[in-house]
Amino acid sequence: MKIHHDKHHQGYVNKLNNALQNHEELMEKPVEELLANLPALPDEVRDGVRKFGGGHYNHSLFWRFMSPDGGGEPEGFLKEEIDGMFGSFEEFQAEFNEAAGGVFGSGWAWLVVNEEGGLEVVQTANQDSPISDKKVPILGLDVWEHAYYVKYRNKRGSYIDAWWNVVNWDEVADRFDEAR
Ligand code: MN3
Repeated sequence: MKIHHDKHHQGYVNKLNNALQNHEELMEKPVEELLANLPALPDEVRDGVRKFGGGHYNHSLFWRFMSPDGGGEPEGFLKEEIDGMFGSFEEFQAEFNEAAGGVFGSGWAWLVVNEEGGLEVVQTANQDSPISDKKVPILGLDVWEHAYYVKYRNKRGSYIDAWWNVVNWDEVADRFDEAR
């Protein structure tokens, strides 16, 4: 996780800054605003924002989705909504695991709030972010090989199983409240 944060995430930040170096007005905007409006960006920066802005934004979320005191299950309103949408927490977890395990190549699995205010499990490729599809990410898992190869080698499933033990449900619930 330290290499992941200090090297990989920092790399995205550096490359995003580089991509925007001649666009001070864009540098001043929050990265999620740029990602939510990719078609509106100048052609020469759009791809850089998508890749490196997405990498920065997705990882910024990812660290907050985890806590040493995490794990267990959501409570309250979020639990009710998960039960209502997926049937049960276990069924939600199974769908999320399938999405995370099924990403071909590099990408992410997400729990998002869609435009109708409902919960959905989605995948994104590379560093694409659900925010670019008008979906608000409230939980996400990085399944790039760089996220697990050092500790889990090729066993993505073991990494996914272990990750549930550190999910910060308080953060997920806060983001859920904000998104609705
Ligand atoms: Mn990563």
